[in-house]
Amino acid sequence: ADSNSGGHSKFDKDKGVNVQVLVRCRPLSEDEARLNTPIVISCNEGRREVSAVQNIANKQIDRTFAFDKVFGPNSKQSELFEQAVSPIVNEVLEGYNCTIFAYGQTGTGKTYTMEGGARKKNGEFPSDAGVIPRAVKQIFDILESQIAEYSMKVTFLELYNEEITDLLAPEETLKFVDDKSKKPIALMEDGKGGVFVRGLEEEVVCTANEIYKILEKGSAKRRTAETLLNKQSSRSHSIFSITIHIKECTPEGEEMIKCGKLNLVDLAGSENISRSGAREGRAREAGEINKSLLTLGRVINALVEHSGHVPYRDSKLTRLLRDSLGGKTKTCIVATISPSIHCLDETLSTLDYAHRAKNIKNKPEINQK
Ligand code: ADP
Ligand code: ZZD
Repeated sequence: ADSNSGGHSKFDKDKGVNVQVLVRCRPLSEDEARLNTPIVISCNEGRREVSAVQNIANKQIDRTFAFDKVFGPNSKQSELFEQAVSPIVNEVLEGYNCTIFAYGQTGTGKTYTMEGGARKKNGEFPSDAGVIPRAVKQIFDILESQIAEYSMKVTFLELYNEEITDLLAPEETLKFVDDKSKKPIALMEDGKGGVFVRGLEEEVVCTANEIYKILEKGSAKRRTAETLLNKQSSRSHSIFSITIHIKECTPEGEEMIKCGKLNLVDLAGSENISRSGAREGRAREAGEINKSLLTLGRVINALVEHSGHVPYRDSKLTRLLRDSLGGKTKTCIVATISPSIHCLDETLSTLDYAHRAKNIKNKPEINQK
């Protein structure tokens, strides 16, 4: 019999676990449906495959990709959460660090998937709530049903043009956004191969409602900054992180602290970042190149091709999420796509990218003291 939990042998664990990659296709919008926009994507959830149909020179070409999970255009927020995210939240409570990325072209449902529909005035939980509010709810539902002591803190930041904005910092700091007096935020090496964000507000939270209020504050600040600084929101990344410490007693009465961290990342739109770099030139001229997203692609390439140097240090995003890419964190990527013929090129590029990312291996470890 296997003495290790989960039925994995030591040998399997040494080789690492793959990044989980799932694809979600949104439905046609009302406008697209009214215009009879041709659908070129089909999702086979049972076979976990996505196919794209392409007509080139009157020849029909079918390209099929397999993923860890596939969610078709009729998938509900609750289904995606139960099947793909809920097990990850449980692992965070066991003491793992976990990261969920949303990757895809602008307008394909990254924010819908991660945040979902707005909070209701009557305090009811929205049925179209996304991954973030549902993860928060599950964490508190579980912790409140247990006797273990726990503490929790959250951070919420935005990365735009290689500049970090703290979405939880007091509002006044925004006024001085171009001012030397503004609170400096800097990425610092922690000496153990990781980084931390110096000056980032960490809020201690005790209830789910407190986190919802924080999300409200952070979202409002993000929108203010967007307007004030003329940001194009599709070019910014947001990272919401929850760190949980749980105090447990072993049957022998020994005290034990487990620490898990969940990173929820809504990436900038992936358009203009092509795999070959062919569109890079045009995008760069338009000043649209996103250094962090470009570096993320290069890091993924280096990891899957085992090409030696992995350029983590070339961007803030990859420095911040270094441990999620080839490190000790468990990682899941949600690639979002549109079913429309007008998005086909970008969709194929997203599917290629996501499919390649399946080959990244991490070595998750429980944080325990
Ligand atoms: P992105 O963040 O990738 O730019 P959004 O999340 O803003 O995209 O989604 C674009 C539009 O499509 C929004 O109106 C959103 O409500 C809708 N949408 C996205 N995904 C879905 C889905 N799976 N089901 C229903 N509507 C969706
Ligand atoms: N996508 C919605 C935000 C919007 O753009 O308005 S939904 C969830 C995660 C991160 C940030 C915000 C939210 C969101 C929300 C809505 C309204 C006010 C604050 C926050 C949300 C949705 C359901 C439960 C909790 C938070």
